Amino acid sequence: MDLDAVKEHSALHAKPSGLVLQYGTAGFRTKAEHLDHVMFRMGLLAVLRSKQTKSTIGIMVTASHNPEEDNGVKLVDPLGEMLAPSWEEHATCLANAEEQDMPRVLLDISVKAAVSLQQDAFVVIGRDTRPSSEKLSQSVIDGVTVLKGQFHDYGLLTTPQLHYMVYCRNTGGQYGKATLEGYYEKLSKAFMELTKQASCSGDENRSLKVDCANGIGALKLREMEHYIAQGLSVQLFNDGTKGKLNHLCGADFVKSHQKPPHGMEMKSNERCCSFDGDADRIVYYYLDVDGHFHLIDGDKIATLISSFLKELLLEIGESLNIGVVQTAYANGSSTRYLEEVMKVPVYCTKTGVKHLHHKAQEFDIGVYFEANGHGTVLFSKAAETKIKQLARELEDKKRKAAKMLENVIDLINQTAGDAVSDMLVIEAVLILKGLTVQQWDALYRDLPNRQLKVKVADRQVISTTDAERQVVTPPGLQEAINDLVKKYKLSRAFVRPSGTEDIVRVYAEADSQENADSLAHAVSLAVF
Ligand code: 16G
Ligand code: ZN
Repeated sequence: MDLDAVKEHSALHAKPSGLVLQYGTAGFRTKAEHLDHVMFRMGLLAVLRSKQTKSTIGIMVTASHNPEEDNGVKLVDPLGEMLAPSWEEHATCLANAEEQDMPRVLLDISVKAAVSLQQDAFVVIGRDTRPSSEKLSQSVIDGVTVLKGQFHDYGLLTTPQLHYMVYCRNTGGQYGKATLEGYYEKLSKAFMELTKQASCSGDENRSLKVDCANGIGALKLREMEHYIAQGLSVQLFNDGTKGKLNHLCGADFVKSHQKPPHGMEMKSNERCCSFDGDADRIVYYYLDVDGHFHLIDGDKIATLISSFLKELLLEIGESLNIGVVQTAYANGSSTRYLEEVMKVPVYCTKTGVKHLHHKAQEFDIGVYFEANGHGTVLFSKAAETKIKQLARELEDKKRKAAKMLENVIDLINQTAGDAVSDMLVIEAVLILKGLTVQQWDALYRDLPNRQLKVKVADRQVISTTDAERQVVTPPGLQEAINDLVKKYKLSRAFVRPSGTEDIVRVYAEADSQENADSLAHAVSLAVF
């Protein structure tokens, strides 16, 4: 490793002294102007990770739903999954090393992780539409090239598209072609095949309104539009030509404010959805005839998809197991519906996709969604093989069901939550089950809930257990929450330190909105 060259180039991406950042649930994320050194260093680190795993590694430059002025970076591991936890630590050490120590820290990492330096390295890079992203991805490339890594810069991509590219490249093209065209062709073919199975042709001019958060989702959906035009026409809003990224729009805005995005023209009973700023989350919604807004969040998406998959499994008569993974934010009604009505086992993990993803890998078919709309479906290798075999061997209705499962395997992006892929799965399920958006919404009724943010001197004094549903420290806080919860009906509340902002999050649900609000308020006073 040419540490002199590293030192020389690093000086061009000097770290502001004293700045400390943490590789959190979504990588590094902060104001874009503080990130140049982090990008350069993540380019270096990706080369080491690539050498160590003898695989292509991905780097995505994005800050998802954060304001336009922010940016961020995350590394994608060989199978398209999030970076391994031990390397998150390396990333944090490297990003925080003061300028003069950085080459030594880099060397330490390569020794600790037993990286064979002679190995070739290959890194693929994607970025979102933020004004700062292009320059920052150049800094990533500087890092990669100083260590003589090879790279391919995909330029503008959604986060899940980058995950897809990494996985395709590391599985010899078995998962699909590692190009945008390959991605569009794979998804659109599966979508058309799947929807062809609908018994009635239904709505010939099926259309969907999509709020693209003024982000990358708009560009990519435009590119894809003609591939799916025969089955679905999408009408794009907040496509980035006028508004600012994530400003008063996008999935995060809609979910947290429980209201429509600005810039969307909604008529009653029209199906609408919102992507977030890097198109890895999606939520649906509609206005009823009285003009009331109805949100259909990740929990209801998981319910729709898992009930569809369960019906197909029953049809083919195969005992593949299916499980749903949620977080503490899942609405209590959704958990009850899944367990009691659908008889599907439900598991709860800590917030953050990597935790849900990991748990979902334990099932033949693992469906995971965060309430905020980030999620996907995972099929075990054994389940995939079995389903493909059944699609060839079975006959009539059973064969049709197996074929549909096969199409879902191709349509869903198994590497990460993907707004475009999830949208196509949802649209296909609605067509196949002949459901309107209102009928979908009526599966169960969400319990009224409230989320609040509390600013405290040090959020790390709060630690939790039981998938973040119980407080361990400070002493007495859990007892105080328990006492408050007892005062309300159908109530539940928890607090946890945010992994992405310097705040503590409070969640409460109860039998009425008034009670949920009042419980959330009382709990936030107990935290303070
Ligand atoms: C990140 C996570 C998201 C999670 C959110 C929670 C990924 C890719 N993203 O955005 O899944 O819901 O953090 O944020 O893992 P919080 O810790 O601030 O509540
Ligand atoms: Zn996102």
